[in-house]
Amino acid sequence: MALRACLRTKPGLTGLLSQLSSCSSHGAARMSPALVAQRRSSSTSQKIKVDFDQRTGVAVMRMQSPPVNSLSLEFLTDVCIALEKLEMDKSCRGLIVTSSQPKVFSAGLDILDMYGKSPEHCAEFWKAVQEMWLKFYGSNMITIAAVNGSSPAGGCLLSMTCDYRIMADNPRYSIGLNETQLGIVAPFWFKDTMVNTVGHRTTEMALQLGLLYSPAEALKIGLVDRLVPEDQVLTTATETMTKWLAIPDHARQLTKSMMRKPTIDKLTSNREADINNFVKFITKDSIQKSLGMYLEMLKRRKA
Ligand code: CO8
Repeated sequence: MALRACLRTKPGLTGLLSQLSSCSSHGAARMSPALVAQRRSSSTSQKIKVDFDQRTGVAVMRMQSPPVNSLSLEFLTDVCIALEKLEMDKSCRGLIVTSSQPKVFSAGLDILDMYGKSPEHCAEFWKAVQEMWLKFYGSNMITIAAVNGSSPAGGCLLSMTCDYRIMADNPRYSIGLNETQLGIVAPFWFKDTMVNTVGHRTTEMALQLGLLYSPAEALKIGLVDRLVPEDQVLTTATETMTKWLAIPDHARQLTKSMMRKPTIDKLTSNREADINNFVKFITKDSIQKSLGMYLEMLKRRKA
């Protein structure tokens, strides 16, 4: 129910022009320390924790869905609701997304939501995946991904929807769209997001081979913007946010919209067809078999 209500709302950048007149009020106001304390708010669902500091205008969203922050239907619903709230709060200008789980930013889409499920469930799940992407990619806020662990597939997508990515410099972590390794195909809007981030040729190779990059490789191809020691990921994200906040909101938002709107429009005008394609593809026996084998491989690797 909550997701459905959330799905009815336009993504942030879509209503941008009409909101421009109110943008000038986005700057953080000066206030007394007592007021500052009152102006910190936090909201917690089981899967995410959001801390919003009204003094700075910056919210931090921590993904806390053990073991690996996989993007399940429930998780996506919580994220969409939280984003919706932040987007509507004109005092919130920036959002940092990070993980509370050790070693993992997000393991991507929850494979269990795509394996052995009814077509109806798959359709609802995919609609939620689309919604998360639309809300992040079309956000009016400055969004920074503090990638403090591995980030395959949908986790990589989530980080690519942000305006800037800072990753922990730990060679054990990896990031990339590895869908083909699971025997599945990244949809066009995953592909478009990566093309917009690293360019066509790099995306073509990355997608065909299902490449997962080390942090150093990801920096080299521009998949992430900066590497820092693991314990500095969040502080660096906060410092970076301060620089971005210095740019007038209306100019930055219009520029973001200009860059991203064609990609967003492509999905919004094809949502139903994209859902139908996904359901048809994912429920095929051969694809279900591949997913089952991949899940087995994950378990074996653990043992
Ligand atoms: N979904 C569901 N369960 C998962 C997922 C996932 N994406 N990833 C891991 N798990 C489970 C594991 O099976 C394991 O379960 P259990 O405890 O029951 O054995 C548990 O989480 C812990 O996993 P690990 O032991 O592997 O944890 P590690 O900390 O060693 O490694 C990693 C963390 C690196 C994230 C690792 O788990 C991993 O590589 N996971 C797989 C990531 C992946 O390939 N994700 C792809 C998902 S598909 C996607 O996002 C886009 C799909 C687009 C569809 C397009 C179709 C048309």
